[in-house]
Parts: sequence; structure tokens; C-alpha cells
Amino acid sequence: MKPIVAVSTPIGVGAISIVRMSGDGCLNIATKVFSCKEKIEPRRVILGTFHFNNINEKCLLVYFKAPHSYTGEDIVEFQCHGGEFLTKEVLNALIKNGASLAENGEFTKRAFLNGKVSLDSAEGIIDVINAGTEAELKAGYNLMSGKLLTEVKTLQSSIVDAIANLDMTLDYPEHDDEAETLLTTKKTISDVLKKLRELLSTSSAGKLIKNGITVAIVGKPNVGKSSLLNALLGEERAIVTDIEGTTRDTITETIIYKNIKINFIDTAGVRESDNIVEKIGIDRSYRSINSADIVLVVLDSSSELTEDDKKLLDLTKDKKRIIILNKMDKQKKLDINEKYILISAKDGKNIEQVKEEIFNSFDGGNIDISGLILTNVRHIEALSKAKEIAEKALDSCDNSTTDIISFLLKELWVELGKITGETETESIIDAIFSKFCLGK
Ligand SMILES: Nc1nc2c(ncn2[C@@H]2O[C@H](COP(=O)(O)OP(=O)(O)OP(=O)(O)O)[C@@H](O)[C@H]2O)c(=O)[nH]1
Ligand SMILES: [Mg+2]
Repeated sequence: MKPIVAVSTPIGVGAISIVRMSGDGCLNIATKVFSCKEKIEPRRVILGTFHFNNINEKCLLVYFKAPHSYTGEDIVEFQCHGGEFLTKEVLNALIKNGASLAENGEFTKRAFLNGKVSLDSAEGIIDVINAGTEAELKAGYNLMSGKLLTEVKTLQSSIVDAIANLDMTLDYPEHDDEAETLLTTKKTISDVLKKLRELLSTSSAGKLIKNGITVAIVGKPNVGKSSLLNALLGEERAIVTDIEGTTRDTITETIIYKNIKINFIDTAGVRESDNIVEKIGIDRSYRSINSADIVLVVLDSSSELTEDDKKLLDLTKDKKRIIILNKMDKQKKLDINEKYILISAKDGKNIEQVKEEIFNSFDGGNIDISGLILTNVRHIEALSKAKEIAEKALDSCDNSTTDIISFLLKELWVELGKITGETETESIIDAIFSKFCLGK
């Protein structure tokens, strides 16, 4: 394919920057602008000079010969001094000499098209790059190293065997015992279904690893929501005053607690208000309640329950929630007939307990990050669809004809192929790679 080029390191000032080129003839382009004493051999670091305009940049070149490269094509990488101007000059020189600017993810897309990686492994690469926690990184590595690919391939191969046996009974009914074939087919489908259910059972842990837990901190004005946010973050992020209605807009901040991201949303105190700005803020508080995975309902333990408190307790009664009684440093006047955590946001008392309770509400402690965990929505959707088809196929073993079972198994094979990319449409493949960063 035609040579493409991109800066593979982040744009900005740094010690080095890497400009990468891939495609037919990229070594030719490189030697037009790069001179060195040594012979350029694959997989060796060559010191030389990059000449362009009036620039003579002493830098390193690495050449990977097709097919032994990331993309499966010839690749040339320049490791130059970091710096925005210089890096762009190197890039422009290569473009002037025949390379085109790569699109987002185009290197990895080529690796996929050249059979170097499957689609799910490529998605693992994005996850590794974007990982913010050890759990995300491990899940990304598992995908990248082909753990899901192996599972899918094993399922597909048993499905292919089953299809071949069924088609044999259709084509040569005289040579085959249909009843026995049906029995083995049924066993195969049951095994496939079991595996699919097993894989899908990891998806809630996967969602937790990928998205974290979104927690809305709600309550009437002045109960100490912003103080609680600050205590949870361990920094003075939100403005705290004794004026009711201090927080007008929602504030979102994330912490990592025991490998899980917890995204806190501090909200505007909920009460009846005529102030237009405050009203918009309160509206946002309600929206945060709806979109959160769990709500911290904050009450002031030093005063009795008010109508505003009661309304909020009622509004959140069907949601996952933790009731927080704040200001425990003051005389306690509030009692409530429900489980709660008594804290002092001001003194930082029992804040760890709040984090632990959130974590435990989602079984955070039971996630085994060493195994394969489904974190990617596309994979989960394809496997769910595959599960439905497998269930239909299993049913049809008892009440349909052989050709229908065979048809369903082919459909099942195609659905699984979407995970590896074998049977995925071009537009979806394009959409996946466009989510990559430039130069990857
Ligand atoms: N004694 C005591 N005061 C607290 C505690 N937590 C917060 N406060 C005080 O309560 C007042 C309100 O605190 P905020 O954190 O701004 O309350 P809020 O719920 O965010 O208020 P709004 O943004 O107006 O809805 C401030 O004067 C805080 O110092 C606590 O644990 N103990
Ligand atoms: Mg506030």
C-alpha cells in the first residue's frame, strides 16, 4: 500500500519524538532525506543525519522489513530530538518526498488488513494505550494478546465441525445416522452456549473496570456535599461556604480506589428556588441522580429532617444509594430508620468507609483481573447476539429440520466472526480504527 507517515509520539516539547512511515517504498523516501555511513539493515538502529531545508538533524533510523513489522509492511521510524517545530519539519519532508499523512489508527488498520492482528486484539491495543488503572491495563493486555481471539476461534471451529456433520446428513442421507448426528450437534451447541454464558458473565465486572462507578453526591443546600467531595478527593476542589446554594453547577472528579475508577459528581443543593441560575443547577442535580450508578444522599446530622430531605429520600428510594449523615462533630439531632454512615466531611472522619461502601456495593472486591474480562461493548453485543442464536439453534435440535439447524449455526459463526473482524462490515472497521490516536 502507498506509504503513510505520522508523528507517533505526542505533539509538544519532549526529549525525543518518533516519526513513523509505513508502506511500499518508504525506505526509498527515507534515504532521500537521511544519510548515514552504515548500511541500513532491518531491526538495527542507525545513526545518521536528516537533511531538509537548512536543517541537519542528527537522529536515529530504524527499518523494519515487511512482513516483520507492526503493520506487516516496510516501516521506517525516525527518532529525532523532541520539539514541535522540528518534528513537523521532519514530517513535512517525508510528505514532500512522497508519503501521505496517515489517518487516525491507519497503522493498526493496515496491521489488521495484513493479518497481523485481529480486530479484537487491535481494540486491546487501544485499551492498553488508554488504560488508567492496572485493571484496565490487564484487561487490555489480555485482549491484545489474543485471549478472546483464542476463545472465539475454538468456538468457531467446533461450530464448523457441527455444520460439516449436519451438511453430510443432508447431502448423503444414506451414509449417515441422522439421529446420532443430531445428538452430537446438540452437545456441541450446549457446550458453545455454556462458554458464551461464562464469557458474558464477566461483562458487569468489565463495565466496572472500563467505566468505573459514577456517584452523585446529593442533598439540600449546606449539608456539606462539596466538603464531602473535597474530603473524598483529598484536595480543595469545590468551593465550600456557609451560604446556601454555593454550588451552582455540577463538578465531576475521579479517584482510583482499589483499582476501580470512582467518578464523583458534586451537585447543586436541591430546594425550591426562584433564582434562574440555581434552578438550572438543581435541574442538573436531578439529572445526575438519574444517570449515576449510585447516589450519596447527604443529610445534616445536627438538624432535624426537613421537607427537602424527605423529598430527596423519596426520590432516591428505588436507586442504589448510601445515606450519609454529615457533621458528626456537632450534637446529633437526626435519626433515621435506615442504614447510614456517620461522617464529618470537615474533619475527614469516616471518609474511607464511604469509599469502601461504594466499592462493596458493586462487588469491587470480587473481580479477578488476571482472567479474561469483557470490557468492550462491541464484543459484549456480538456475544449476546451469538448466545441468542445458539439458544435458538439448541431449541431447533428438538423441533426443526437439519437444514434450519445448519443455517442457524452458520449465522452463529458469522456473529462470532464479528469479534475477530473476519465478518465485520467495512464501515464498522473504519469506525473502530478512527478511535485510535494519530500515529498508531
Ligand atoms: N461542623 C461541620 N461543618 C461542616 C461539615 N461539612 C461541611 N460543613 C460546613 O457546612 C457548610 C456548607 O458546606 P458545603 O460543603 O459548602 O455544603 P454543600 O452541601 O455543598 O452546600 P451547597 O453547595 O450550597 O448546596 C460550610 O460552612 C462547611 O464548612 C462537617 O462535617 N462539620
Ligand atoms: Mg456545594
